[in-house]
Amino acid sequence: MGNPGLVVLRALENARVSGPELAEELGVSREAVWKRIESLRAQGFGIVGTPTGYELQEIPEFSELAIALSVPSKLTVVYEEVVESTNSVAREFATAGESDIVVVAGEQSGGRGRLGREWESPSGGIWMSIVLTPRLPTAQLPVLTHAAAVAVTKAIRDLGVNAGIKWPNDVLVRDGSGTAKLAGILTEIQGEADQVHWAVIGIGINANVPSRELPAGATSLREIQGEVTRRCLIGDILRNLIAIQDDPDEILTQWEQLAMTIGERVRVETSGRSVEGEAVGILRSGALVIATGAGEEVVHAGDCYHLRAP
Ligand code: BT5
Repeated sequence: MGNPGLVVLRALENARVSGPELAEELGVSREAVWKRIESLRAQGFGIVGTPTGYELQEIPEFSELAIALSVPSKLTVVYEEVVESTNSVAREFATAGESDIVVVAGEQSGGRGRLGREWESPSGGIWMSIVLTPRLPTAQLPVLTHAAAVAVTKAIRDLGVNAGIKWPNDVLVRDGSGTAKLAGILTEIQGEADQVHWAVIGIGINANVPSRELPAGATSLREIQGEVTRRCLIGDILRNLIAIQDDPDEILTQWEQLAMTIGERVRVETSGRSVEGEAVGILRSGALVIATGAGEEVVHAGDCYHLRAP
């Protein structure tokens, strides 16, 4: 929490604090406090001087400092207006040995899905990547994607939106005619057989995006229920993620509760083959178990289609 502005904001977050108290708490002069307050006001924070101290009345919807104030303090926020892909920026931090960083962008010019697919990332969405040092055994690393899907789905449900997870990485909402994709997750991992160096979890959510800027089959929170405060949603997602990220049993239990896929008739296309049947559960590795006419099959990755009942 090296940012001087952030230190002031954290002090004002829960209570009014006077100039002299702030000066003492921060170990700086009263004039330095005043300058920081002026700088924060110029950045859009509504800080009002009252007879009993400064009061934080307004926080911008989306800026580096506003997001930093909303997320758990162990995470460092890096915000850019436009980047090619937040996963690429996050990978640079990860390969330089840094961790516990969240890269957030206003827009992505080359957002990526799985298998090199394009991810549309216009202004108004949440495009972010988290750099972590996972404490999970290597065989269970795929569940990090499930953890992110749980974290996103819970935060979105808390907004009153009927979201659920489609294996392995999509967050969908039910609409009149079926389902539409609201968010996707792209996890990238670097490591050896028994040692993981880093993980980058990329999360894309169509938050305040008009649906005309999205591909067919996609929807946005704005479309479903109006604009949301993105910094608060990011804070909720990251708190949810931190709470479960090192606990695979908890991740899988919550995933199963939020999954739309279990019990559905599905077809999964995976490395040149196609498996069709009823999705009956997931394994500890995060792989999907499908009951086919010929017995149970396990799929570790692939594109999953929910089929209508025959
Ligand atoms: C995903 O891939 O769903 C993973 C998306 C991850 C995006 C985040 S944003 C932050 C971070 N930085 C990045 O560069 N990426 C991550 P996949 O399951 O392969 O789905 C890709 C498919 O979804 C595309 O082929 C389109 O059909 C569709 N699609 C593209 N943009 C979309 C959008 N904004 N909303 C919904 N669907 C979209």
